[in-house]
Amino acid sequence: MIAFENMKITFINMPLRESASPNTPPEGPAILAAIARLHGAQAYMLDLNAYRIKDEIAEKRGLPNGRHLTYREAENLIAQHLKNVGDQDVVAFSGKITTLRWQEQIAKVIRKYQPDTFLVTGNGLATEIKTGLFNWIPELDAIGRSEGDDIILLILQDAKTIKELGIKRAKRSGRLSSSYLGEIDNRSRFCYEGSRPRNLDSIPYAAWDLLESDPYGHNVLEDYIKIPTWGIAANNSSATPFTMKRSLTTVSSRGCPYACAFCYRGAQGERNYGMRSPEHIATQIKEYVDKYKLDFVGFPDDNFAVDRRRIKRIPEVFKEYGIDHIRWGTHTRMDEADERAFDMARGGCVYIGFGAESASPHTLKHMKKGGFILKNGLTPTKVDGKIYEFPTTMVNAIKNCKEAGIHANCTWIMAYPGEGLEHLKTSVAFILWQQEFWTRGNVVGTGAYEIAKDSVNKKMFTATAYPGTTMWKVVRPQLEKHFKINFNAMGEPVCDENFHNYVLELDDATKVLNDNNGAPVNFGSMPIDEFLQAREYIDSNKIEKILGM
Ligand code: B12
Ligand code: SF4
Repeated sequence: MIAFENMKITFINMPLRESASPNTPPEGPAILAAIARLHGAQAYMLDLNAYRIKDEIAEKRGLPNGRHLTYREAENLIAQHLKNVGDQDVVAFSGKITTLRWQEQIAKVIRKYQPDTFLVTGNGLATEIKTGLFNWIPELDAIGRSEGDDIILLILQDAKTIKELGIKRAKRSGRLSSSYLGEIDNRSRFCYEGSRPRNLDSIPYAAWDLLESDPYGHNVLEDYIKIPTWGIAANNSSATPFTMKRSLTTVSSRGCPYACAFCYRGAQGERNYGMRSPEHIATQIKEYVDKYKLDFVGFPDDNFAVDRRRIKRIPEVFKEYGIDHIRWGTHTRMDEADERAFDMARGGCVYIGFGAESASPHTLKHMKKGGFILKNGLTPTKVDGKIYEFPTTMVNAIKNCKEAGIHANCTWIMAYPGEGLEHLKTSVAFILWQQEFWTRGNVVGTGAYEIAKDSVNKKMFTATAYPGTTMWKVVRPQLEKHFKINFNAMGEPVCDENFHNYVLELDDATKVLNDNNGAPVNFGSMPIDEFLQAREYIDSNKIEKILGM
């Protein structure tokens, strides 16, 4: 089992969404660190997303939750880490598609301090951009695509062979893995294709202890625990009527069998759905509750409730393990909030995040979400004096959750390709209907009414084309026109400067992207003025005004 005793590997998690407090520690790299450790390697983790510095600069930039580290501060952190623990054989980046700029900067820092380390990047950016990433981050030795649980050992093995023999002899030795691609731009390069581990219950739990002391001795895990997974304080799109003091997250399933057009699941096994067992989850929660004194656990799965049998067993297993007093929350589809919502509630669930995305049958069909959501027909509902046709499945999901004692939080996408103003209005009307529904029976001014009303999410994302999704293919003409993105014969974007600029533009999807001339881009069917006006109402928390447009 122990194969990598003298190997040292540092995982670096890249920053995300500066405006929100970081509430989800990076489980992907933390699992890989645990696997590396199981096989004898010395593993470390630097989490650049964990920091939100509250100072004058943050104030000037209008960031009440604090700012990211500057590049210089990140460099100092890395230098201090290397001073503390010595040279690293492998440095492994982890980051979503939105972390390109950070990865470019940090790769330079790594090469400055560790010219000979094996530098690999995995997770969303690497999975989507593939080997084209070598054009943009030439400092990289390797790309790790999709799930990293198995390939992390191949990465360590290749790095070990190169360490022992030097790259020239390693190449001749025949001992390098089949992921070796040869030389690209005068550097030996590797591309590892990850896949689903055979049994998710045999994967070790995340090595959270690696976050308990950063290079300066600060416990960033404790910071994560104190920031609620969901709720107003997290400043994301997940308002809640309840609060939590100490929370942590863990993903209980991977992949999703459905294929909504805007959704990218390449780093999590695409449509290949796999789950951990209720016992495996319960053992983990019990450990966390005992060790970190948690009062809430979040399961930020793409889709927690696919398998009815697992949901049925959860209440009894959680009871058996003595954790049925712990409240928890997760994400499911709205059509799954049937009898499963009641079983989940019996197991302690108080929050379900639904990617509702739209309440308009027209837009749902364009999103390839219509089949399951529209199968029960439509329910005419009066909002603000007008009748709207809401998908019955969505109405039932909200009603079931309320009856079960679960807070239902819907998130929304506006301006999806094909969406006109009348379709957006249906989503807005659904939000307003929810406000009315959740506040029913509460008296204005008593507090309960205000909490119920404010707990209905009114924010909306702007439809954003992430490479690798169906939506990306649908909006190809706009991508060519606005961003001058070039496509090869296989229909893949060419990793040139234009595509580079596009990926650098991607951030939190509430943002409206600007094209190469600085003009805002709207993928929907609304005229641009209408789109910008609607966006303005959403951003200023006045969505009801959209109904009057
Ligand atoms: C929690 C979460 C967040 C958290 C932060 C998570 C974090 N700390 O990194 C928050 C809420 C901040 C967030 C934000 C966003 N997210 Co998010 N998020 C997730 C979620 C639900 C869980 C991630 C997770 O922990 N997975 C579990 C671990 C075990 O898996 P993993 O991280 O993917 O790691 C595995 C592999 O990727 C790989 N791997 C990871 N690192 C490395 C490193 C190396 C070297 C190697 C070899 C392999 C490797 O191995 C790991 C184990 O198999 C996923 C969906 C999902 N269920 O995965 C979406 C997901 C990752 N998010 C996504 C998106 C689109 C976003 C947003 C852009 C959304 C938005 N509308 O604004 C924003 C980012 C904003 C910004 N400015 O950057 C997309 C994909 C993005 C992409 N392609 O990179 C996903 C897949 C959701 C989806 N289906 O569309 N997100
Ligand atoms: S949006 Fe949700 S249901 Fe649709 S494919 Fe993605 S994870 Fe699955």
